Amino acid sequence: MHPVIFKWHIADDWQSYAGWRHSAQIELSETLNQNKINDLGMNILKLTDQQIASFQQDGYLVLDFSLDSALLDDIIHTTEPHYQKKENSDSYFHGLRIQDAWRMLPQVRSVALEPRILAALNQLFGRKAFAFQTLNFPTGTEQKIHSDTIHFNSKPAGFMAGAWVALEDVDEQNGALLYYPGSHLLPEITMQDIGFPPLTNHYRDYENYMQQLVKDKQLTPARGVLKKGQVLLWHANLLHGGGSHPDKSRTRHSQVTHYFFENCQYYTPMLSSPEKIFLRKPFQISAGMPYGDLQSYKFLQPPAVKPGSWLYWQQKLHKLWPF
Ligand SMILES: O=C(O)CCC(=O)C(=O)O
Repeated sequence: MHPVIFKWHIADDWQSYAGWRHSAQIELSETLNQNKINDLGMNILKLTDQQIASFQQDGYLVLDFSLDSALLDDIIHTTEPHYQKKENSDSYFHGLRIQDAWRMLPQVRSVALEPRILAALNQLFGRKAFAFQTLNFPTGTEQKIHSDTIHFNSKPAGFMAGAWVALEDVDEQNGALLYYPGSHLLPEITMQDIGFPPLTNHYRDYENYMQQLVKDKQLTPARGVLKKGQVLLWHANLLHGGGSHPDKSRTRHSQVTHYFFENCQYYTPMLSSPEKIFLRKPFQISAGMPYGDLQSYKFLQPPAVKPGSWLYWQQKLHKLWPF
């Protein structure tokens, strides 16, 4: 297997991972002024050094935010009608999901933009996170093992994360998430690494490859047994998937939000090759517009009026004597 081959990666991706963490640590160990403290959300929530170290080592972190129970119930009730049930059956199709329900349901948007989740991500990555996509699920997905870096990545690498929110209690009977602690430190796998062109129709081959990789490396899985209102944050390259859901009479409502971090370039690795990068313009849910548009909008603000100019005196006069 080859290391990731995009031009901007340092040849060995472990080093590239260490590189971005290193810069994040430098930022965090600086004497922080109030602006930086607010920027990283430390006035809302301050992660401990142990939590940060644990995320670096394991690639995930469970946070007990006890998110508002009524809000989570509301998400379940408002998303319910949008899921289709199997005909003549009480159970749901596996793999059912609603993408970007935040567009129609403010409750979903509110969980995606939960300030404590954003604050935790800011501190784990040393950069400001922004939510760009939501997924809501009524059951365990039993989705095959994958890393989000096949779908989303950034330049510099690895500035992407997921937040998995338990909308109800989750255990091994109703489809707890399956993940491999520490696997985020493995090289990111691209379609080229496994000998396929950058097309979605080879996704099955990617999944088979990942399944074999986990076996070959004898990685030990963990299950996301979470209480309602708990949140599991994962690093983009953490290998994960949907654990089994043996008790089909139970639901497993959850919400996943995907985040990028500011001031990067964003792309879709599955559709990229070293020759042609499939750049993406992620939506910034908080701003209600694609990320970057807000920045260019700021640039488009009219320039300051030149002191002494005709417009300057006209504005002064207007303030004194509005007519
Ligand atoms: O919630 C699950 O069952 C799996 C979710 C998942 O793998 C994903 O959203 O990438």
